[in-house]
Amino acid sequence: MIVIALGANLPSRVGQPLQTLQAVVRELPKCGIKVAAVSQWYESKPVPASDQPLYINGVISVETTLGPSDLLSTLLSIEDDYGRERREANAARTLDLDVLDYDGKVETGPPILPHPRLENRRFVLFPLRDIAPDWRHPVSGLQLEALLKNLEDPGKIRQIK
Ligand code: PH2
Ligand code: MG
Ligand code: MG
Repeated sequence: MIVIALGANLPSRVGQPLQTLQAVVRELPKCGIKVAAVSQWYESKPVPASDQPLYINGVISVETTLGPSDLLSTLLSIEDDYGRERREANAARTLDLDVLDYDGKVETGPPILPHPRLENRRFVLFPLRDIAPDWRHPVSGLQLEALLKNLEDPGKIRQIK
């Protein structure tokens, strides 16, 4: 299973973060990325805590013949197309597309697989549970419920759609 996380907390040329993320989901097939499942959408405060706007996050599973590296390049060019500016780590952004898991591969990347911070992020684990409740972490083998229980991040997230 190939899993991509979507996030945004600044408006883009198509509108507010939710509109951006929904537009990207519609556009991916044109880039050779078939969307198999889409999670609910969630709102949460930025992690680490800051005065940035709230984030909207979701997760999709996809089918593609692109390998991890070509998939990443395609996602980065879509980010650029939606006005992503690359500044310091964790800066507010119009669009963030991260490869979370590529068929269970463990690679030093880019992209690093599985995504190195996914198990710390409620805003990733929650939507992932929507589309793949039986998903296991490719390295630890832990299931989502166990990862959610281990989470130190107390941040709340709210399903918006
Ligand atoms: N992404 C980050 C940093 N912090 N916080 C939330 N709530 N959602 C995100 O997608 C997010 C974040 C860097 O990728
Ligand atoms: Mg990210
Ligand atoms: Mg990213």
